[in-house]
Amino acid sequence: MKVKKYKAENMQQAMQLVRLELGDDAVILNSKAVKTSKFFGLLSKKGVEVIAAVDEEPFNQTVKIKNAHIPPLKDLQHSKEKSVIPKALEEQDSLLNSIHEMKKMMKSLTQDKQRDPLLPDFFTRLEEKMIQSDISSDRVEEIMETLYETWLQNKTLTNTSLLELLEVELLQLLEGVSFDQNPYEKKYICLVGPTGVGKTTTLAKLAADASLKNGKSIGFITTDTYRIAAIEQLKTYANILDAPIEVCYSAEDFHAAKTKLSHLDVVFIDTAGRNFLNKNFVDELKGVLNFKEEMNTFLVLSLTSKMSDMKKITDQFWSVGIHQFIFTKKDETTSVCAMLEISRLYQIGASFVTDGQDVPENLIPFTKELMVRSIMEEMEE
Ligand SMILES: Nc1nc2c(ncn2[C@@H]2O[C@H](COP(=O)(O)OP(=O)(O)OP(=O)(O)O)[C@@H](O)[C@H]2O)c(=O)[nH]1
Ligand SMILES: [Mg+2]
Repeated sequence: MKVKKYKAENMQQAMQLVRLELGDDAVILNSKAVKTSKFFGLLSKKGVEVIAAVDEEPFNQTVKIKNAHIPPLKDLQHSKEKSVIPKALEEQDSLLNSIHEMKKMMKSLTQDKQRDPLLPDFFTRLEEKMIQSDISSDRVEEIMETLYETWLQNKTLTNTSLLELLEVELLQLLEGVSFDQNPYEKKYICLVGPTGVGKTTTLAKLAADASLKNGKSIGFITTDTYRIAAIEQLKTYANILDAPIEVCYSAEDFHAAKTKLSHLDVVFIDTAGRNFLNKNFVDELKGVLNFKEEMNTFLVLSLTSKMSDMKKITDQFWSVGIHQFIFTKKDETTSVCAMLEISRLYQIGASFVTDGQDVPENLIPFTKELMVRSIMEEMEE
C-alpha cells in the first residue's frame, strides 16, 4: 500500500491532487481541516489535510475518488517559507509548543481523553517508542494523533499500514530540508565539530570517495596544530591516497596553501576538535580559515552525543555557515532519531552518515529517504 498526505485549500483540490498522483483507486484514510501558516505563523490560511492510500486490495474504503477536472499543478502548490536562522526556528518551535500546550489543556477540559479500548497493542508500543525518541514531544503527539484518527476511521488498518503512515509523517517533518547529493561541487570541503567525533577519519573517507569513485584530483589542508599526532594522522591518509598535504598555523599559511593546491579539483580541510561550547574556539577557527571562500563546511556530529549538546554545538557553529551535517558512529547507537530532529530544527540535511571505523568503506551518502528509513528501522524493532 502507498500512503501519502496532501494539503490543499479545499477538499475538492485535495481530491484532485490525490487522483492526479495515486489514481482512481485511491482511498481517503483521513481528512481534517488545518491551518497552513507562513512567516512563523503570522499569516495563516484555512485548508484541508487528506491522507490517502492506494492498494491492490483496498480496505474499508471511506471515500472513492471520482473523476474531476484537474487544474494546473502550479495553482495547487503552496510556497513554503524556509527559515535560515536556527534561533528563529527555536522561537517558532517554542511558540508552537506553547500553542500546542494550550490546545492540549483546552482539549482535556472539554473532552474525554479515553482512547478506544480496541486500539491494538502495536499502536501503544509504537507511541511509547516515539515518545522516548529525540523527536520533539509536540511533533510526536501530532503524528500519533493523526495515526490514531486514521485508525479510528479504518479499524482494520494493519500494523504495516500504520508503519507506512508513520513513514509518510516522518518524511513530512523533513519537507523543505535539502540533502546535498553533489558534495564535491565546491573546491574546499571543510569538516568542523567537537573533539573525537570522527572528523579526520571521515575526511579521509570523503577524500577516498572523491578520488577513487569520482575521479577527482585531491589534496589536504590541516589546521589541527593543537595535537601533535593529528598532523601525522592526516599525513598517513594523504600518503595512502598519494595526495599533497599542507599544514596551516595562521591565515597567511592558509592563503599560501590555497595557492600551492590551486591545481587540484577538491581540497579537504581538517580542523582541530575543541570544546566548542566555548565560543572563543569558533572565533579562533574563523581567524585561520576563510569560510566565505569557495567552501562547503560540514558540521560533524556523533550520534552517540546528547541531543541538547548537538543543538548547542550547532548554534555555536551557525555563524561559519554550515552547508550540511555529517552524522557519525551510527554503528555505536540504537537511537538515531536525533539526526532527524536536528535536521528538522535547523532545516539542513546530512550529506553523509558514517557507520564504522573502516576507511573508506564505512561512509553512506545520505538522503532524506535513508534518514527516515533508519528511524523506521528503529521503530520497527
Ligand atoms: N564506531 C565508529 N567509530 C568511528 C567512526 N568514525 C570515526 N570513528 C572513530 O572515532 C575515533 C576518533 O576519530 P577521529 O577521526 O580521530 O576524530 P576527530 O573528530 O578527528 O578527533 P579530534 O581531531 O581529536 O577532535 C577513532 O577511533 C575513529 O576510528 C564511526 O563511524 N563509527
Ligand atoms: Mg581529528
